[in-house]
Formats: sequence, C-alpha cells, structure tokens
Amino acid sequence: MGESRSAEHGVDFDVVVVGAGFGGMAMLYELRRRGFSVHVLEAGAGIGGTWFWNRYPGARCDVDSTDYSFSFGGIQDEWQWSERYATQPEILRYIDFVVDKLDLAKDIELNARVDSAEWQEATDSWTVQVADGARYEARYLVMATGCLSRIKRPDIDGVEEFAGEILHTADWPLEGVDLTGKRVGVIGTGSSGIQLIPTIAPACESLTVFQRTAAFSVPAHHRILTEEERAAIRAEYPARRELARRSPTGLAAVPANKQSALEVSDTERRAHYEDWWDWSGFGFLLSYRDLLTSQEANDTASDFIRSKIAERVENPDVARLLMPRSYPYGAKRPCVDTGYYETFNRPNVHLVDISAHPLAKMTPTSIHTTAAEYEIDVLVMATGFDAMTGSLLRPTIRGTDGVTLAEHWVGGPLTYLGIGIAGFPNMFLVAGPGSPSLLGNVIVSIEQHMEWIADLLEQQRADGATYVVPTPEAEQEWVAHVNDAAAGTLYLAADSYYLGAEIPGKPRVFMPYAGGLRRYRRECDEVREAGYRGFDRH
Ligand code: NA7
Repeated sequence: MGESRSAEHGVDFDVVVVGAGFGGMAMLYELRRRGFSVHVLEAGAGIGGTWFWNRYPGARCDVDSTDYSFSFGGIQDEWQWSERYATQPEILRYIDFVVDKLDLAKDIELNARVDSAEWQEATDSWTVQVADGARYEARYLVMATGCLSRIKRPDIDGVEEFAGEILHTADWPLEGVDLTGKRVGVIGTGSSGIQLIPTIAPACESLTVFQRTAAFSVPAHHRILTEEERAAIRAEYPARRELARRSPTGLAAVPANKQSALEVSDTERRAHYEDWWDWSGFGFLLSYRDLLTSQEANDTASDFIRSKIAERVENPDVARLLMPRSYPYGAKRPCVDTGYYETFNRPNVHLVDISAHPLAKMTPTSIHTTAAEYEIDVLVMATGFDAMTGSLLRPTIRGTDGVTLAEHWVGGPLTYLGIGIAGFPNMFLVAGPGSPSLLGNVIVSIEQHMEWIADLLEQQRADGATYVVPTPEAEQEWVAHVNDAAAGTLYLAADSYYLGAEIPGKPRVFMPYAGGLRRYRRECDEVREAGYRGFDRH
C-alpha cells in the first residue's frame, strides 16, 4: 500500500469521507493508496455502517457473501465465508478483518456525526463540522453515507405513553434484547421484518405482526458452504469478479436467464420456476429476462409466488393476506426468507392487516388499530428508512452561493452520473441516487465509484486543478436519462422507497439508475475517456 502524503497546503486533509460503511472503507483504502490524505467521519461507535446498526435477530445479507465482499486488497485470498448468505455478526467480523488487514482504523474517527459541510469559494475547499466536535478543512468531500441509514419511525398517537420497550431493527441495542416470554408486536414486513419474525417467534409468548403491504419473498436457501465449494470459489474468484463487474446486477452467483417468460409453455414455465425456487434465492428475479419490463411476464412470476404462499400457510385467510396483490413482483425490493410464511402456522403468531384497519394509537400497555386493541410488552419497528436521500439531507450541506442541498433537491435528487451535483463542487456521492446503487449488488457499485472518483482526483492532481463540478446541463441530461431508464420498467408500478413513496411528502422520483451496472459503468468510463465531459474543472 502506498504511504499517504500529507495534505495540500491550506487544508487539513485532501479528502474527508463521511461514513465508514463499505463505501467509506473502500474510498479510504483507494484514495490513501493513491497518495491522498484522507479522514473518515463516522457517526456510529463502530465501523460497518448498515452492518453496525442493523443488529436485529436474523439479520443477514441477501446477496451471496462471496459476491457481497471486496475484490481488492488481497482480502478474498485470506477470508473465507462460512455460509451462502452471511449473518450480520459474520459480516462484522469480515469488516474487522478488512479494517485490520488494510490498516483503516487509524484514519477513521468514530462517534463523529457530521452536522454541516460548507463550500468555501475562496479556497476551493469544504469546511466540515462534526456535531459538538471538530471542524475540518478538506479539498474534497465524499459522502459515503449509505442508501438505507436514516431510520424511519412511524408516527403513532400516544407512542410516548407506551410503558414497554420500543425497538427499531436498524437501531438494535448493542447488548441485544431478550424477548423470551414477551408479547411482541412487529410493524413492517420488508426484508428486515421478514428476517426478524421467524427468528424471534419461537421465544415470544405471542408475536403480532402488523402488515400494511404484503411482500414477495422466496426461500433464501441459506446453507453452510462446504470445503469443496469454498475451494472452488477461491479458484474461480478472479473470473467470478469479472463476471459480476460485467453483469447488469453485480450478482455473479446467479446467471440471468435470457429467455422471456412468455416464450415458453405454461408447463415449461412452471417447471422452470419450481427449479429456480429451489436454489436461486434473491436471484429468482433473474429467472426470466422480462419480469421487470412486461406486466404479463411478471404476472406469471407473481402468480407462482402467490401459489407458493398458499402452499406454505395452513390457514387460507392468513395466506390470502400474505399474498401481495397491489404491485408487481420486484417493483419493491424482493425479499428472501427462511420459514417466514410458515411462521404464521405457529399458534403464538398472529397477522393483523393494517391496510384495512390502520394503526390508531398506543396506550401504556397496548397498540390499537382502528378495529382492535393488542396488549404487548415490546414493539419492534421494522419500518425501514428515509431511503437514498435521507442520510445526504440530514447534515446541512451548503454549496456555491450558500445554496443548500435540500434546496437544490427540493423536487427530488439531481445528480450527474449519480456522483457529482451541480453547484456542489469537489463533492462526490458513493452509490447514491442517480447510480445503480440499491438495484444491484451494492459492493460492485461501491468499487466502481471508488475507482472512478479516485481516477478523477488523480487527474485533478496531475493537472494542478483544485475545482471540479458538474455543469447544470450535464446534470439535467443525466436526470433525464435516469428517468428514461426507469420509464420502460415496472418499477414505477409500486409505492416503493426507490420512488420516495416511503416518506409522506417526499418527491415521487425514481432515484436509482435502472439501466444496469454494465451500461452505467460504460457511461462513466466514456465520461472519463472524454476528459471528464460534463464537468467544469480548473
Ligand atoms: P423496508 O423494505 O422499507 O420495509 C419497511 C416495512 O415497514 C414495509 O413493510 C412498510 O410497509 C412498513 N412500514 C413503514 N412505515 C410504516 C407505517 N407507518 N405503518 C405501517 N407499516 C409501515 O425496510 P427494511 O428495513 O425491511 O428493508 C430495507 C432493506 O434492507 C431492504 O430493501 C434490503 O435491501 C435490506 P409499506 O410497504 O410501506 O406499506
């Protein structure tokens, strides 16, 4: 690893990176390796971002761990994953391993939540203010704050009167929680709820699940990797990484089927879905190529999953409630599970449909819907996040002429390539809105941004330049392109967090880039080859 140089004259660091999750770790490694001085500010008390905060029982990755891991720094030669989809504790052990191996900790400041960042026109630098803490001056600012990190808690009347415990999956107590013998209520049936519910159900006296929207979930098929599998993965790793980089999704473990769901007979399709059901996990979405572009094709997959729910749940009324009907499969992020639907066959587990009878209020001992009251000791909110823009808008970021990012983004996020923002010079986003980010394996996206941003900063240094910002025209064109990429898809047919529908009043704009990672990488490369077309630099 190259030694870091000291910062340019007049600034504390060449680069301040906000966030020490996978994105921040990658940026620190790469920029330091290329000779920049880097300081990472992390709000949490530990390194790991999402994986530091989301400690709820059952938390796991739902992308194969062999792909959801760094390809750089020689890490993959030494680290061995034990299971197909790693548990949160194993991912944290992996993060510790990476931090040690790449000597990252010395440049990461923990418990340092960034309050504000202000562009300094006179010096081409950012002033970054940590809450109740230090202030740093940096030439460049990299926001690696994660797409799913600003927590969302539902507003329920009387919530403050509740005498029991209220937990959120993404802010789970470090010391853990003993739910044995407790009457537990869970709000939320996205990925977090679907992982949590089967895990805690056996210990709870009763578990009441408050469901607003049913999710599509397919079996995860978690399993321990055998020694032979691990050896094969190690031997194939370079090719596997290349495959991931060139794929639209970054998922090397699941080869996308190029067929249309509509070009085969019903019998053949059913057999095909049965086959994929038995192994593909999250990749079920790739079982036919047109599941996200043709409603008719999607209906075949949605119907198949609903038929599986009917098989897995004994009570037909409960099964019916668990079947998603209001949006196409994949238009909200699909889930994978281990025994989720079967959990509703347990006598201590109850499903409450809060789309029919919404949550109304809480008392010291209970939660009410508009139809009934439920006595509980603990309420778990598995209610997700203010996705993609939430963590970027939490600090006050002021760019040129004092304009805030919140002002610039009042109608939804505007970016160039998902990396830069007009009016916010020398600032970059990692896997943020306008880039593929959540629509694929985010680690592959992070590595691509890591390289692209580092290349740009090297070019700046080589040119003696201290200023780089997208032009408003380039930003407008990119935003139009992001909208076009989503326009032909079924993503627009669901009230999802991709569209900002998770927060009342949030602009309804499709935020991630739906053109696929492969195409996105090509577009970013072309911009670089064209001398950073669309950026104003000096
Ligand atoms: P998600 O996927 O955003 O799921 C949140 C869940 O909470 C979802 O079922 C929501 O129902 C429900 N929710 C949210 N707000 C409310 C209110 N106010 N009342 C009732 N129900 C509510 O978050 P997760 O943490 O599960 O998963 C996030 C990501 O982690 C996931 O995509 C993977 O990438 C891993 P809704 O659908 O909004 O009706």
